[in-house]
Amino acid sequence: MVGAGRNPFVRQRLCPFDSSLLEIVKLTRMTIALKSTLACCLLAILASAAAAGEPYPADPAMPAYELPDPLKANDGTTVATAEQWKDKRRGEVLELFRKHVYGRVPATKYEQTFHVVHEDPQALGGRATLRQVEVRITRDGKTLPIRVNLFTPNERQQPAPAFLLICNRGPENIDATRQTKSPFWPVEEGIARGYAMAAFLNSDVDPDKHDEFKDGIHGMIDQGARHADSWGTIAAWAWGASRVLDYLRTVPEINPDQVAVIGHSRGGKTALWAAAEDERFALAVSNDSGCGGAALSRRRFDGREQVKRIVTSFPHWFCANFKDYSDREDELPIDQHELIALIAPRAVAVGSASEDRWADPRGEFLSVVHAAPVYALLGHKGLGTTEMPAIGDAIHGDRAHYHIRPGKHNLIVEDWNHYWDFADRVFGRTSQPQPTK
Ligand code: GTR
Repeated sequence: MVGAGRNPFVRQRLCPFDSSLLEIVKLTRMTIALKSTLACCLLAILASAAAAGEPYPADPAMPAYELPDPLKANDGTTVATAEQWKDKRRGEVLELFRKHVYGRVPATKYEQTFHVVHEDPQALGGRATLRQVEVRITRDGKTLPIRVNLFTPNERQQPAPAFLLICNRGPENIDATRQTKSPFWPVEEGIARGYAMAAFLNSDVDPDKHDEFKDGIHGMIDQGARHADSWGTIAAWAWGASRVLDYLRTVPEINPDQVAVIGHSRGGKTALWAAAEDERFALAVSNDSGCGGAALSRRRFDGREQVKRIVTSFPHWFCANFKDYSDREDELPIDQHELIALIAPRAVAVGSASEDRWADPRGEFLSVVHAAPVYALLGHKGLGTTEMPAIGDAIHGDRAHYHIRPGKHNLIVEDWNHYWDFADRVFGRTSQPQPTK
């Protein structure tokens, strides 16, 4: 375990700000009028603390915690070389996440084919080629189509890097006709920066509802009784992202070694797990992914999503074993910084929103911080700092990025701009934004 004493980030204390809040709470009992006045003041304080340039507010009180050391192998030995990480420890950590958090993909055989159902070489006023493709998974006479919208930039000297969005919102967010231009998938801006833009709906792979794993890919390739480590829906979506990657790697206009997987919220949890399971993803982008994503599970404070809540609200997302850690996060053999470590030495980008306490922005930041020993072992500095940036700022480190945008839980162009800036560095390119019209 990483000792709390040795690690300045691990031990959490009640800060003066929180003590004064307690005082405020006592005072508010005095009179109703005073109560409402103070409540207004408090709201004003919180609102100003969420402004660009301000530090992210201090942590609320929470129990002290210790994080598992990613470099301590299951047999208690210390992992001291890159080879030991790659040959031994990485596999152990991956197995721990399969067993306790996301579940295992079944070994069932299936067929996979790619079908271009629509192509427009002059999309976006000639700037891009649009392909609408079905990745068809077939087994026992049943077919599951994963529908992919792909724009590749027409102006390019070489195969383009690509961003694959796992879309956890409605189809209008990834509109191929571009009649609806959602900031969730800003195709025009991505193409202007030289990136291929691909997207699919997570619901094509597995509908986001608890139906005892009857529909979607579960209904097609699960066999026999479920086990405590059988895959959940996040693992199914991640698997779907890999099937789309299978297709993207066949597209001549795309550089197969420069494909990023990106997702927001439940999609962000999925993007991290997809990149952990599939080392062909060069970059994983997790936007506001929170509990079960980038946020450390052991940071248990009121006002953020914790294991008990997430496995109750979304019983289908994780494997059954994860439920055992409700209110027992300290007993997890891993924590989410090790999910980030599984992506090393590839690149990882984590974004938060300042008003998204439910996702625990600081917990998301600290996961990237605590993955640094693994990045270091593999020759990279990671974030290169342990200081959380001010609201509105971004850290573009060595294979690791973090930013905290002012505002609410969402994926918007401001987030994408940070991710493209970071991807430019990772892929060694300078993509100057071009006018989109
Ligand atoms: C919330 C859930 C989060 C996050 C979010 C989303 O209801 O508590 O874990 O995944 O949904 O996906 O938008």
